[in-house]
Amino acid sequence: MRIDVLTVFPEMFGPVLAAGIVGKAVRAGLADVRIHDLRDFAHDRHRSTDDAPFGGGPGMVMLPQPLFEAVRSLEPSLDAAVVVLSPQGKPFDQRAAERLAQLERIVLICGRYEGIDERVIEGLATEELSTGDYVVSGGEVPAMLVVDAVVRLLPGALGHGEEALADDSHTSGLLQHPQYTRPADFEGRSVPDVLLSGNHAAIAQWRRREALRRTLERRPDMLARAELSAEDAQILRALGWQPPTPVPGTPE
Ligand code: 9D3
Repeated sequence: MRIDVLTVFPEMFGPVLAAGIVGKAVRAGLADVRIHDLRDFAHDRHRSTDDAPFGGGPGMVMLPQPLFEAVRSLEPSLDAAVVVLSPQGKPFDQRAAERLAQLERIVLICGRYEGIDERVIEGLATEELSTGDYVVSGGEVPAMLVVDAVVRLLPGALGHGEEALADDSHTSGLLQHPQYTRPADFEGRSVPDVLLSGNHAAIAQWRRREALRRTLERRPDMLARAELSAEDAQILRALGWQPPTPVPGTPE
């Protein structure tokens, strides 16, 4: 897969693309990630990438011209995703990552300032994505999140020891249970006995219960979509959960 990133802060990406699973995938050639400085596509003396908003108001808006020239220079294939990262986008979630991971090419456009000229969204973008309901200073950190979430899904990106990471809460539908490693007692805080018992059935039961408990506590919204056994539902009811009443027309 090839990923092109358009940004006025290309220097932000280096260490993120070099580290960990993403770095390994890039070095292995699974992902060809190219960072482009938008200022290279500006032609005025100041290499401008922004200007004041028509209609007035605070802040600056990203100019269409450098973005149109930059995307055209990349010659994206007809099936490429051209993604604008913006607070107005649809949510970027694990399903979106899985969808993007199927493509041969992705172009990521990072916004800065108060926003991007709407003609870029209309004329260049195939979609607009937000990584969540909080304010960050620009699209760069969100673009890094997209690169990370997508690249680790590429076939061969996860080593065999890491393959379990592919089967995480956002595919299984529950938060992960607590994890412990040595020592069994750390400064008077002990690991739950069951995990040292060697009783694999009891360990699996404890982990499922803890996963259900923290999902109910922290992300009750996820329980509505999780695949729950009758035993899961019974455990949750004992913790005070009310099963959602199915709404007609809701898919699965
Ligand atoms: C008038 C309010 N604005 C500033 C407080 C709007 C605004 C403009 C530009 C808010 C944030 C940004 C920069 N953010 C992004 O470009 C962005 C983003 C985000 O802020 N949150 C979650 N996902 C994304 S994707 C791109």
